[in-house]
Amino acid sequence: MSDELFAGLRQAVIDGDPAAALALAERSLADGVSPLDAIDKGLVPGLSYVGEQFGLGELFLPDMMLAARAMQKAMSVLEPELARLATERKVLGHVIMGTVKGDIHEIGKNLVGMMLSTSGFEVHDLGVDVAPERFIEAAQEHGANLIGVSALLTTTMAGQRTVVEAVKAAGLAGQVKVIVGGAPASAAWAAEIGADGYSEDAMGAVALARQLVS
Ligand code: B1M
Repeated sequence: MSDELFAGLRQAVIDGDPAAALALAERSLADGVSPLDAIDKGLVPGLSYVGEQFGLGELFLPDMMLAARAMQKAMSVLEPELARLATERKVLGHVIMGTVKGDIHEIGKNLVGMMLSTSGFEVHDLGVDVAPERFIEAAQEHGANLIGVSALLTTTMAGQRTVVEAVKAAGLAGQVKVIVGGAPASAAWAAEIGADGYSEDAMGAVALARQLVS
């Protein structure tokens, strides 16, 4: 039964059909399916497929935009449920989140922010296309423990290095830890740029954040 729902969610994203994605997300919740499973087993595989086909030249930018819209429509009901399921709300730390300058991909960043938030972190989301100095200003304003920097493009990932350097230049190194993620990033990249950690997915980011603030 859940498999059918996951397949339907995946297809709704591939078809770029927000109404179907929303209806299936609502049905998943009504059927007691975990919102995280609906995201990880339904929506994300759909978006990954569209990304692969785009890379192969089989689908085009409008297809990718429609797919993202369908995913976000489904997320509009799944995210509040994820938040509701968060049990305890002890603040573990303050995290500044954003996608690097020049990059407007936000779905993965939002998912990481949501998981951190439901795990007890206070998340201050700066959005997308964020200049390095904005990360620093926000970290100082909120007394942040962590800065999370997402990048989805090989052409923008250098922005993660710029944020690490800006943290050092502001005299915040050690006090404010920087974690990086997104498709082109890796543990080796994080080490190369002097970031404090890398995670390949949202759950890993929570574990990493917990470890870094402990
Ligand atoms: Co774009 N795009 N896109 N895109 N897009 C990719 C990334 C691409 C791989 C597609 C492809 O060619 N196969 C490719 C990048 C190639 C490269 O650089 N090597 C690409 C391209 C080329 C582009 C444009 C340049 C296309 C163009 O204009 N010709 C353009 C760039 C615009 C810009 O940013 N300046 C562009 C635009 C777009 C849309 C606007 C249409 C849309 C984004 C809509 C939005 O976000 N509101 C879009 C989409 C949807 C994608 C794909 C299909 C899906 C991305 C996504 O949301 N995935 C993507 C292909 C793909 O990834 N397979 C693609 C789902 C999300 C849950 O996963 O973001 O990876 P992800 O996040 C994961 C992990 O990476 C990790 O955890 C998340 C959850 O597990 N993670 C972190 C992410 N951030 C983290 C931070 C952390 C820790 C973990 O700590 C801080």
